[in-house]
Amino acid sequence: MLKVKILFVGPSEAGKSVLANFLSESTEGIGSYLPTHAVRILEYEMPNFGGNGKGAGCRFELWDCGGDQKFETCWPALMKDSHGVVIVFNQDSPTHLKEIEMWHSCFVQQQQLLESQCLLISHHKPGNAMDPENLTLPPPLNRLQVVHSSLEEDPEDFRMEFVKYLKGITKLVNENRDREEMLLIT
Ligand SMILES: Nc1nc2c(ncn2[C@@H]2O[C@H](COP(=O)(O)OP(=O)(O)OP(=O)(O)O)[C@@H](O)[C@H]2O)c(=O)[nH]1
Ligand SMILES: [Mg+2]
Repeated sequence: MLKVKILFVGPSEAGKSVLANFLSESTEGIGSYLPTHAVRILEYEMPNFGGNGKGAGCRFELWDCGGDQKFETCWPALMKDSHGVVIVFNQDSPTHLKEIEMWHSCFVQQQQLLESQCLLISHHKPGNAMDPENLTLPPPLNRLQVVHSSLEEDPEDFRMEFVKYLKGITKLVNENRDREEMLLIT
């Protein structure tokens, strides 16, 4: 079975743990805010999600990282062998907009991931209106795919968009695996 590791990073209190719980269908509900310490790993499987029709399903690991920069010393260990990076933020927070440049630089650029391996999630907490038109990001962030999430308004639409992102990642992982196989054979 194909294994795919995806990191959830971004500012504290943005909603990373809430979204990771929702996507992995964890039974943990939304409670009062509990900062994540370093990392929490959520695992789930999607049968018939092999990417190229080869494998029987896919196992995803969502690495829900703590947004506090005091965990910076753990970041290299977290990044190791990750296939994708998801940056969660709240677009109505000016400090978040500034901070995501740092998360992108540390987790995407320094790891030399492709743009298609990174996803930005503009998370809308209850009471924060969904207004995708109001989001303008500076380069290089403006080249990345952005998905809007609102668990109150349209959770399933968000899940679908996230699955599309996972499909792209799975395809990439499969292609890399095929390439490695070919190199061993030749
Ligand atoms: N009701 C509701 N509350 C939300 C939602 N998203 C975030 N919250 C609230 O915001 C708090 C912070 O969200 P978390 O997901 O814990 O934030 P985080 O990004 O994981 O923060 P760190 O672990 O410190 O990096 C939650 O405990 C909720 O109280 C949402 O979609 N609905
Ligand atoms: Mg958290």
